[in-house]
This record gives sequence, structure tokens and C-alpha cells, in this order.
Amino acid sequence: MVAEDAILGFLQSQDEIADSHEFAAGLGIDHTELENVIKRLNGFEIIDAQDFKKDNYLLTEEGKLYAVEGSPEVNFFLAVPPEGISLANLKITLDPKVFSIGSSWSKKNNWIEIAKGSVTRKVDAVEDKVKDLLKGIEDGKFVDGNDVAELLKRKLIVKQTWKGYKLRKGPKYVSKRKKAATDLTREHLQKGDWKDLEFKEYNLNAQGQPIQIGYLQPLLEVREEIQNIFLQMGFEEMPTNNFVESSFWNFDALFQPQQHPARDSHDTFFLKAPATTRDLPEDYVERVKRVHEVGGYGSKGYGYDWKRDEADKNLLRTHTTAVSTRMLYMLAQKKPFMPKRYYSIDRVFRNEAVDRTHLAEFHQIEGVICDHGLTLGDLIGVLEDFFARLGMTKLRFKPAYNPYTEPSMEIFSYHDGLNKWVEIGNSGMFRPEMLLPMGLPEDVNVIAWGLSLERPTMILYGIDNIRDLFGPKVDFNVIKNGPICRLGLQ
Ligand code: FB9
Repeated sequence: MVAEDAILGFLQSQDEIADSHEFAAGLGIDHTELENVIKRLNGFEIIDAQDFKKDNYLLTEEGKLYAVEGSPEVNFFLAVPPEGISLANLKITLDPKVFSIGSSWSKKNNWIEIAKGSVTRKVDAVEDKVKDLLKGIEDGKFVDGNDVAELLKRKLIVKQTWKGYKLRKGPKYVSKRKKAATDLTREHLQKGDWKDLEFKEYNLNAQGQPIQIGYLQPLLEVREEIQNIFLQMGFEEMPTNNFVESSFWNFDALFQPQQHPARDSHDTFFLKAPATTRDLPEDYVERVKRVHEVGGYGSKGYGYDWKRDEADKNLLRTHTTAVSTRMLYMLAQKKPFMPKRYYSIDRVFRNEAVDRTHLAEFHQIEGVICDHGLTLGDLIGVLEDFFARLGMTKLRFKPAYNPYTEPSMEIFSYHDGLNKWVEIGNSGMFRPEMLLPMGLPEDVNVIAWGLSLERPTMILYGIDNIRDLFGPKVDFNVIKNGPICRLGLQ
């Protein structure tokens, strides 16, 4: 307020402030600070500020030295005694720069003569004009063009173009501004000074304060959306909190033969420790062994020697269907049989080559319905309902193969954004060789399907490299500034 009061106070008795730089110097403040006050007062038309360009000169480091210690030519002249001195002696007594610059300028000024190695004076006394000019510039005094040109040439000053302001009273001039109040307070009302308060204009375009909130990782946003879809469709979540699984629950119980390539270490992460599982339901294991070896339940089996130690091997689950299998087995132990809808969304691990869109792990989404007399039509119907809630209404189904489902179907959806059919998942009806050894009633069928969480998330968020979505290189701004995830129709 000091600068503001100084400007308004000065203009009360004077017509104008001719030069804001001089005014700032008089106040002992930086011109930039004064400029902000000028712009504010000018904006409210309290003053009228006319800007102008002003050439100004600043002393260089060498110029400042001369302004204090005098010019080299004067110091050189003063070092020459009236009786003269040898050049060699003079060189020893003077600073090398004073000697070299001083000798040439005092010769140029015709102050000394150098002959046969000795220096004599040609005048009795000299004035240090350079020092006086430099000190004058430092004090902001006017210096005429020729002198300035010489100082510029000797690099004792540099030119600066400053923007200055000429200030006069504005149409809304007041000698002292009332403090702009932002709020009408109880004190104002009690004191009654609200009457002569000025209130700050409301800036209705001002941005609200950014709120510091947490942000869900895009995968978790999409996971939440899909969980809601399952819950709205009456599905219960399965307990998937075990990444480590036995080969038995991951493969054997699904009637996947022990020679299947998917069970090779090129596709599966087997554990060194603990290498084998401890506890399996032995009677059930017997039935699984038999159905692999000789079949049963109308199946002829695979006809190979099933190995228990192969089934005992621990691994990182390659699909969440291992969990679905456990759930179906436990459901089969409950009498009487109760139909169920289960879902899961969790990480699975595959020992495969990684690339821009694939890591050695991904999040599998799986839906399972276990009920009397389910048909492929039921599966197609529930898929159309599920994917419609994700905004995908044009579906196509293509016959496929899974070791544990028959029939199986790949699911495709026409993606308007990408203008093409996109594979969106896989599905099927679990085989009797999987369900009947569990003890499920003969007329009970199970339909199931799966997809990944990363694929829809990357498409919805326009992310083309999986490392921008998952892993140590994720850019938090992508998470912070990502769009709110709203999947199709729900
Ligand atoms: O997610 C996949 N694609 C997809 C899904 C949604 C989507 O939404 C976009 C907004 C529009 C886009 C794409 N897929 C499954 C299909 C392909 O991406 C495929 O190339 C990759 N698949 C993974 C397997 O990769 C090794 C996705 C993953 C997958 C595949 C099959 C299952 C689960 C995940 C399954 C199953 C299943 C089958 C029968 C019974 C039980 C489970």
C-alpha cells in the first residue's frame, strides 16, 4: 500500500509523475513493484498511466571501478612526477591494465610525452572527466550524446531500454483508496464502516481450488465398473486371493491332459519352493485320475498313465478358471444342489513372450453360471446381456476349442470406434469329464466365459502400450488426468 499511497498522495498536489523510474528510485523500491501498482490503479481508472520507452545506461564492472578509483589515464598521469620518470620504472609501479590503458589514453589526450624510454608531463594538471561522467550516470544525471558514445565504445557503460510511465490523475482518482473488502463481516456491521467500504468484484470465472483427491488406476476403474455389472446380474465374487495354485486345480480337475502344451514350462510358471501342493481331496483326486486314464461318465478318457506328482506341482495360476473349479467342487459337496452365479477379476500369469500389449501376467475376468439344464443358448443370451452392459451390442460367436469346455466359442464385437470386429473373449460349457467327478447332478450344466481387463481398459483409455497402464513405468499424470471411465449402457 506504501507505493499506492505515495502515487495517489503525490498526484493530490502535483499534476503528474513524469518518470516512474525516478519515482521508484525516490521511494527506494524496485520499478517492477511500482509497475504492478501502476497497472492496478490504471485498471480501475484511478490514475492514467502513459507508458514510454527510455534509454538508460548502466555502468559495466570496469565502469564502476573507474567511478571509484578514477580513470586509468588520470592514474597514469598522476604517477608521472614533474621531473619525469623512466617508462620501465613506471611499468613496475602501476597495475598492468592501468599502465597499458592509461598510457595510450593519456597520450591520446596529449597529457604526456614518451621519448627515449622516459615519460614527461605536457600539462600541469588534468581533470578526470571519465570518472565524473560515470558517477553522473550512476546518479541518474543526463549525459550528452558524444560523451555517451565514447563511454559505450570503451565498454564502460551499456545501454538499456526501459519502459517507464508518466502518471496523472484518472477519471476515478481518489487521494486514498479504501481497502477493498472481500467479505461483509459482523465487525463491519457492528462498526458501521461497511457504508464506505469498497467490495472486490466477484470473479465468477475464477477456477475453483484444485482438490487433492486420490485417483483410481484405470484398471481399477474398469474393474469396479465390471464388478458392478456382475453384481447387478446376481453374481457372487469368488475368493481369488491365491496366486499360487496346484496343477491339479489349474489343469487336472479341468480334464486338461498332463501332456497338454499349456502345461509346459514355456507357458507356465512352476514354483521351486514350495514345489508341490500339500493337501488335495483324495477321493476326488482318484475320480479325476480315473477319468483321465479310462474315462467314465460316458467318456473314454485320454488313455494315458496319469501321474500324481505332475498334479502336485505348484504353479502361478494360468487362469482364474482354477478358482472356478474349486468353487464348483465345493458347490457339488453341498446337498441339495443350489444353482449359483460366480464371477472373478484377478491376476493370472503366463510364461509367454512380452510385447507392447502383453506382459507375462494379465487380469482375467470370468463369469460362471451353474444350474439345471443350461444350454448353449443360455450362454449366448447371458453373453449378450453382459456385453450389452459394456456397450457392445453387435456380437458374433465363432466355434473354438478349450480342453475343458465343449462346445466353446470365441466372442467378437463390432467396434464402431475401430471400425472392425474385435475379439472380446472366449466362452464355453464345461465338459462332463470335469463336472461329474466333482459330484454335480447329471442334469446340471455350467456355462462360463472370460476376457481380459487390460484389453478393454487400453481401448477405453486410448493406451497403446501396456507399460503405460501397468508396472513401474506408469506415468501418474495419465492416471490423474485420465477421463472418467463410463462403460456403455448399464
Ligand atoms: O479380452 C479380450 N478382448 C477384449 C475384451 C474387451 C474389449 O472391450 C473393448 C471396449 C471394446 C476389447 C477386447 N480377449 C481375451 C480377446 C483377445 O484380446 C485375446 O487376444 C487376448 N485374450 C487373453 C488371453 O490371452 C492369452 C483376452 C484374454 C482372455 C482370453 C480368454 C479367456 C480369458 C481372457 C477365457 C476364458 C474362459 C473360457 C471358457 C470358460 C471359462 C473361461
